[in-house]
Amino acid sequence: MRKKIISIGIITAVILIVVAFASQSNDSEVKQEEMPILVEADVIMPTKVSRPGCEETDSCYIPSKINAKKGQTVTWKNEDVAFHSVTSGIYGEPTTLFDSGHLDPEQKFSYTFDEEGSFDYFCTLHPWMAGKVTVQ
Ligand SMILES: [Cu+2]
Repeated sequence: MRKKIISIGIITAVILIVVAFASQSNDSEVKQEEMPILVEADVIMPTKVSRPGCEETDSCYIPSKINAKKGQTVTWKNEDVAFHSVTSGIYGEPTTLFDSGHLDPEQKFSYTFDEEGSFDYFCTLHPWMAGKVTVQ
């Protein structure tokens, strides 16, 4: 009788371990499926652009000038450790077309250009940061 109880105990323990492992692997599969599809950024805000200097090499936004087709969505990514923005217009004269607000590090902002034209943009926090999107 005691042997039977012990063997039932062992079998139960083995089943519990197997179930635990199985549910763990299920969890990781779910996590992989839930991972967002990586959208490549068209323009990045690199590190250290929160201090002046990047404007000398036109590298506050990389690339600072890009071409887009009408209807195309352009995505910016803040790869710096400081806040930045992507705001239409030029410093001191923003336009109402788009404004990302303050972007956290690693945060992205996207805007779809439905009109042809040349669109300047800048960072509201750093006057030297400027870029341009030309839509054709
Ligand atoms: Cu900035």
